[in-house]
Amino acid sequence: MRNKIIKDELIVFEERIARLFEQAQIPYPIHLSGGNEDQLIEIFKEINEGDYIFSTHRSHYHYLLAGGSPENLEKMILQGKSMHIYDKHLNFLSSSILAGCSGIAAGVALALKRKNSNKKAWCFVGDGGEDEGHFYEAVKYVDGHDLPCTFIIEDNNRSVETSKEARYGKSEIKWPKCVRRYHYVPTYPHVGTGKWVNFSGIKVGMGWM
Ligand SMILES: Cc1ncc(C[n+]2csc(CCOP(=O)(O)OP(=O)(O)O)c2C)c(N)n1
Ligand SMILES: [Mg+2]
Repeated sequence: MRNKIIKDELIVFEERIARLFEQAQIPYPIHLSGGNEDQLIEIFKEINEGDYIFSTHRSHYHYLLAGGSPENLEKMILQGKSMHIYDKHLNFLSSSILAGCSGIAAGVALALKRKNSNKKAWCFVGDGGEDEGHFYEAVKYVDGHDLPCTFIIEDNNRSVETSKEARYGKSEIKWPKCVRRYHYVPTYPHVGTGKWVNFSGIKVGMGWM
């Protein structure tokens, strides 16, 4: 287990970022988590020191649970790096390309296996990321070569604001055992409040992402 950050601390962090965003202190896209604290805290109990964590455009909770400091994360967010948080010391990488880390996670898992390492790769994707062809390829490779990598689908039944049924009808893929899924109802909608604020003379659209 990497970090003992508790649910309330996660929520307080995201609320603080939300306020900063509303006050136009963060004129960059951000994606807030919320509603998935319990599920993530459970998952992170299995993630050990030295494991590799691959995250998404919605990475704040992952980073904090990986052991990242809230101060460091806030600094990165204020620099416009929310969608690509990276920390070499924590083996933490994220990508805003949907499922963009899945092939990298498979490659790292292959290297770990070749080195007889006891470390693992953990790769988070949204249900929108699950739709991507390269996700399928990475899963097939990990499953076929029995690599130490777990993919976790964070299923909030939306890709931006489009439900799974609207995207793919009743289709439900049965993934192999290296893929897990948890469901949650998000606190923040993907698209925001529609407010406009003035940031250094530039009109900036405000909203949760
Ligand atoms: C390859 C790719 N296609 C499209 C996008 C545009 N895009 C950004 S977020 C998003 C929806 C993400 O849905 P999901 O993966 O379920 O994550 P959630 O925001 O619901 O947590 C899309 C389509 C992208 N970032 N990358
Ligand atoms: Mg989603």
